[in-house]
Amino acid sequence: MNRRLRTFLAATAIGLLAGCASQPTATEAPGPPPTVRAAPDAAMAERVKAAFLHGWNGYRQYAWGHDVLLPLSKQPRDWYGESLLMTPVDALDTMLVMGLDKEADDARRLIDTQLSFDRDVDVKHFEIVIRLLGGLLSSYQMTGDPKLLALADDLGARLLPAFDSPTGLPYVYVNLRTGKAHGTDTNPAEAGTLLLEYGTLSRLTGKPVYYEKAKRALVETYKRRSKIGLVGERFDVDTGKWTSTSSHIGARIDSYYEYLWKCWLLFGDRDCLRMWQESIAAANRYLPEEVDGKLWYGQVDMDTGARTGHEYGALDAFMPGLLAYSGDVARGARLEDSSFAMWQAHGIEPEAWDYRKGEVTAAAYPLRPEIVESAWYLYRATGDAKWRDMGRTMFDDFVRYTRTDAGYAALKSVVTKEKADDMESFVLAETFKYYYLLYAGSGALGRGIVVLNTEAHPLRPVP
Ligand code: DMJ
Repeated sequence: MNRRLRTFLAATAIGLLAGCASQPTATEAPGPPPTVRAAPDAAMAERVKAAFLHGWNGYRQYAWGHDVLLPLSKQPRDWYGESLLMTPVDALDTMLVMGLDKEADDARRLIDTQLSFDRDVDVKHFEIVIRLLGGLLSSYQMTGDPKLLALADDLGARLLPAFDSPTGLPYVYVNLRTGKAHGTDTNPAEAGTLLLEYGTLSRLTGKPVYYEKAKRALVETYKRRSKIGLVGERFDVDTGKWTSTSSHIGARIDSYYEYLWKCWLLFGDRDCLRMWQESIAAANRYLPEEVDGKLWYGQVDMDTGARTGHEYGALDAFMPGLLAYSGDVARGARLEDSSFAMWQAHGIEPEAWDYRKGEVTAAAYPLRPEIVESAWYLYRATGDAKWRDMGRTMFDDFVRYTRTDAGYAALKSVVTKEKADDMESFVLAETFKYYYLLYAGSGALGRGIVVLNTEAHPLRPVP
């Protein structure tokens, strides 16, 4: 960890100790289990760091200044035809956490001098919030660089028109220059995974509007839960009516659950705690299924709770970590064991897996982080070496099957291991960060309360 980050974190911790933040304490309400003190596994941490640098250096060499690197063709790609620096913004705090000071300084200079949001492009609101807004805010909190906060505030202001709908639920796309918003087919994850970022922006800028809009979207999502407490997979922004009543913890719903818990932790917002407690109780009641002694979470109808499917996959694999982080370590551990069994079936995890049949149903692997994120939460809650061992197996597989000359390539199929010309920015933001945290020891994120957003950007309470 660099000196600047250490000083900043120490100051934050002092603020918290002095009682400046309204954070939950053990006596007043539930919090995460205490982090077990763990020494670093220095050799593994160094391996992860070196592997991260291989990907970052590939981006530098072939895609510098663009959104992402295409790791097979060694070409750059921009999401919207012009660059919003997705990879540097997403990766900057990983470099800060890893103590890669020179690389972090280079990335920060690029962002400070080149990043502009005054662009006539229709962006995906949710992705820009979790990756760019989250990345700018966490890096600001770690470096104190005022340009990063100014960029975050400018971005937040340009994104706000997304919330101007009859329901307060955000439209899917918004134009960064004109503010024109559109796209009514949304879901709980996209509507409910915004408050950590907008809330932190609110606290840092003193502008309540950011917190209010994002919280309303979260509450409007929750209000649409069924009588048995479940949410569906899709709803319409204008009418607020469900268009798919499939309920599960996978794509389109996943991080809605995550933010209910984490927004309580970061902001001490009791509405979030209440919504979390009711929602996770319903999920734990209706979604789990036992097959051959293993625990899985599948699909049910949100109104009746009737079973409609038996699929689990790479995205669902965040839930073991969330369960552990919210105190349900035993259930989290069982579900992580199942996730790992899914990983081991082909030496790397598929996007979807029919756990009753033991078959891959969607074979791609886009280099997702969730399963290692869960291993880290379980390790920090228990200190059990089993989770580091599991992580080592997954890391070895990850490198073996996805490394290319220039970086890491998604897999078209975990069965054939055929590669795709794609390396999402979350690989450097999340996947390598979670591997690093698993081995770096309990001090890696500094002292005080730190809550990671769904893109693994560490956010701290604002005193
Ligand atoms: C990331 O962008 C975030 O973790 C999001 O919540 C889900 N998808 C990817 C990683 O798989």
